[in-house]
Amino acid sequence: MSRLRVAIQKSGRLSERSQEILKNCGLRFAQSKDKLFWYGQDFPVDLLLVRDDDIPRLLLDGVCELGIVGENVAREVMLERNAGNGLSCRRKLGFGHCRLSLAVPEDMDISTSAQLEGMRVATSFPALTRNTLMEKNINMHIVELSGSVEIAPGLGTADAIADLVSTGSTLRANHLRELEVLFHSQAALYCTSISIGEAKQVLLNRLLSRIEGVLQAAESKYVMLHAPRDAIDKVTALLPGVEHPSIMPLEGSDRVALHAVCGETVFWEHLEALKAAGASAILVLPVEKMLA
Ligand code: PRT
Ligand code: ZN
Repeated sequence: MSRLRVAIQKSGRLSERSQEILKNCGLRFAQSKDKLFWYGQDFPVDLLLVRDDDIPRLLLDGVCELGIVGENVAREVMLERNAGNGLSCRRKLGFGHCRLSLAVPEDMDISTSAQLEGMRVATSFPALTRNTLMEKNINMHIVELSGSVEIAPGLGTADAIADLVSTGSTLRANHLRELEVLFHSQAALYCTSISIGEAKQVLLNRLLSRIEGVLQAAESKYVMLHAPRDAIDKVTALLPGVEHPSIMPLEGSDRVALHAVCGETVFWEHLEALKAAGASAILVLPVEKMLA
């Protein structure tokens, strides 16, 4: 029987959320001793736990059908391998947000990236950095480093860096100033573009639709409330991400019960606006599972 292979990061910033999404799809795994291969128990999907940099390569080589990895890493490997269409991004996942930014020493008298022409930039993402700089018509010498990029200017091995930034505290701690964002990234779901045969494709579609359901459920809330019949349109317009709510009459009243799934975050401000529009008995419930 066909089985699918999904690659996720073994340990690091993306591993916990990646495992959580798959477990919420109802997948259960028997973990191997070395913890690198988890066998799917109820659904023919196995997990490969690897370094994030290996995930795009495993997909490009057809070892895995699906993978969760940062867009920065996927893009880097695609550029490095000249494999523009080798991976297809199915969905951004809304976590692992960061940016690849050019940064320079705080005291460097420079205000635009164009002024770095001809200088040295240290990075762990040489292809992505080279490619983005080329698009901006800037030529720099790339100094490839596998880690601790932020100390390169202090050591004198580079004039600037192109590194991942999220809060900016690593840059500040190393007396570096963010000059320009080269690439925005978050974790995303990638499929191999290699043809996988019908049986695997059926499995893959089932898994993708479960993942979509899990992600939508996580973003959604089920809202129940009572509202005056003549305020239905106004109340509906105030519910984030709702078009067609279910309306039920309330016996002997000119009010109705309104139920809806909100596809976007419901804030306290939304509830206050609903109340001001005449709604009462407002309940907001989590959605556990969803299948479109
Ligand atoms: O062992 P393996 O190769 O799997 O892990 P790794 O060390 O290469 O990756 P890991 O776990 O650090 O990051 C995995 C992915 O998380 C990255 O490829 C990005 O897509 C994403 N991500 C999100 C980040 C960050 N935020 C991030 N802040 N990756 C790295 N950083 C580092 C950055 O390199 C810098 O050293 O954090 C520091 C900056 O953070 P701030 O908050 O100080 O700005
Ligand atoms: Zn890595």
